[in-house]
Amino acid sequence: MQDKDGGVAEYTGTVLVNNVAPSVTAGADTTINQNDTLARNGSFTDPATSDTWTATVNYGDGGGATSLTLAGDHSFGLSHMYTALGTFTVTVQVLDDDGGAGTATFNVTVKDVTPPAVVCGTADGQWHGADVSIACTATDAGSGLANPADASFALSTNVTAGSETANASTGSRQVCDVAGNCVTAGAIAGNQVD
Ligand SMILES: [Ca+2]
Ligand SMILES: [Ca+2]
Repeated sequence: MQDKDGGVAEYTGTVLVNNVAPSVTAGADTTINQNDTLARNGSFTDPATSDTWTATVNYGDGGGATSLTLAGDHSFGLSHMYTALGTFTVTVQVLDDDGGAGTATFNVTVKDVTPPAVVCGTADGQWHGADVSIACTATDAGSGLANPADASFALSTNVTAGSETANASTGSRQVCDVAGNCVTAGAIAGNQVD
C-alpha cells in the first residue's frame, strides 16, 4: 500500500474459515431376524448454527443410498426391513452446505429363525398287505436344508408281519436348516395294514 507522500507500508492478512464437518452417531452393530425391520434413531452434531444439512442412508442390501429426513433437533430415524440373510453395512452420511461430510456405519446381521417347511402325504384309507410308505418333501427358503437328503424322503410304518391294525403310524424324522431351526415330520397315523 502506498500513500500520496510515497510512504509504503505492507499489510498482510489471512482470513481462515474453518468449516467443521457434521459428526454422525448411528449406533452399534446389531442382529435381527429375517423379515424383521431394523428401526432406530440417530443424530448428528455440527457447531455451525448457520449451516444447513442433507443426509442419505444406504442400508447395504442392494437398495443404494436414499434421502434421509433430518429433524430440527438434528435427529433422524432409520427403518428398513431385511428380507435377505447375511451381514449388511448401514451407512448414514450427513452433508453440510459448506461441503463438509460426516459418516457413520454399523453392521446388521440378518439370521434365519424359520424352520423348514415339510409337506407329507396322509393315510390313504385303503388296506395294505405290507408296510405303508408315505412321501414327504421339505424346503427352507432361508439358510437351506442342513441335510440335502431331507428335500425328499418317505416315512414308513413298521407293522409286525402277520398282525393287523387299522391305525398304524409311520416313523418320524427331524428336519433342520443350516441355521439350526428344526421341525419334526410325522408320525402319520391312520394307516391300515394287514
Ligand atoms: Ca459444518
Ligand atoms: Ca430356515
